[in-house]
Amino acid sequence: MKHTEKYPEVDYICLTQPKLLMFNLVLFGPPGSGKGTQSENIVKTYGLNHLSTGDLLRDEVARATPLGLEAKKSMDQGQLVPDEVVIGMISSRIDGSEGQGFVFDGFPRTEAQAAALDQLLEAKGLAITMVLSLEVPEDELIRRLVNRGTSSGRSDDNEEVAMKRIAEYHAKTKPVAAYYDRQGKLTGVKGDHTVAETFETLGGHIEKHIAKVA
Ligand code: B4P
Repeated sequence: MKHTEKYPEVDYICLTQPKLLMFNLVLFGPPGSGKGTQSENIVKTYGLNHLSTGDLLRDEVARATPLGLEAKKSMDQGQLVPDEVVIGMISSRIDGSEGQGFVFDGFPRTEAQAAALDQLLEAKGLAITMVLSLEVPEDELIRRLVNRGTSSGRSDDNEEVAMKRIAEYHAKTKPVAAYYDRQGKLTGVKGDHTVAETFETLGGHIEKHIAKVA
């Protein structure tokens, strides 16, 4: 059953119980694993704030800000944007936001970013609640990114850059999973089913947590 069918009277599930006031989810995974796609569903269903560093960076690039011009060089080459740029960009967003928590989409992507996020949250008396890691085979990742490139207009959505992004993921981002595993917060989720099926699985993990603390 879809989560929204269980709660027909609301279009998202309000996390209003005091204990659930802040629910901070990291949606983790390689490029093209569906982080952006699933974040949209999660945000809509559970009434959380969406914080996508990819979207924020693309907005800076589109507005040709100094940060955007700097970030574009890395993004076009399939490399990660430097930590200090991304961390600086995200801290004001966390400070300036109200609500019941965040879905962090595409952030953190390095151990330095993960440690910085822990510090930023700790300063507000908060913490990451859970990390859901989307697992998708590499050939499917490339297929999706190249396919998205036919309509996205994104300069990083082509086979050559996609392969570089996946290599960058293995070198710098994958250790972030171990970082959260050491904290007992990591759960792997198969991300190569349909968007709806994957969302059902993610929602199941979120609701299991809600049921535990409610
Ligand atoms: P991001 O914008 O984060 O995006 P992504 O990794 O390309 O994709 P995502 O996993 O969100 O996939 P999506 O749902 O769109 O990063 C872009 C770049 O920004 C990075 O390479 C880096 O340079 C920079 N950057 C961002 N954050 C950074 C950070 N913290 N530090 C440093 N640099 C950073 O799905 C992809 C495609 O698959 C879509 O077309 C979608 O429709 C399709 N799809 C999704 N789920 C599917 C499913 N189940 N079945 C079939 N297709 C599916």
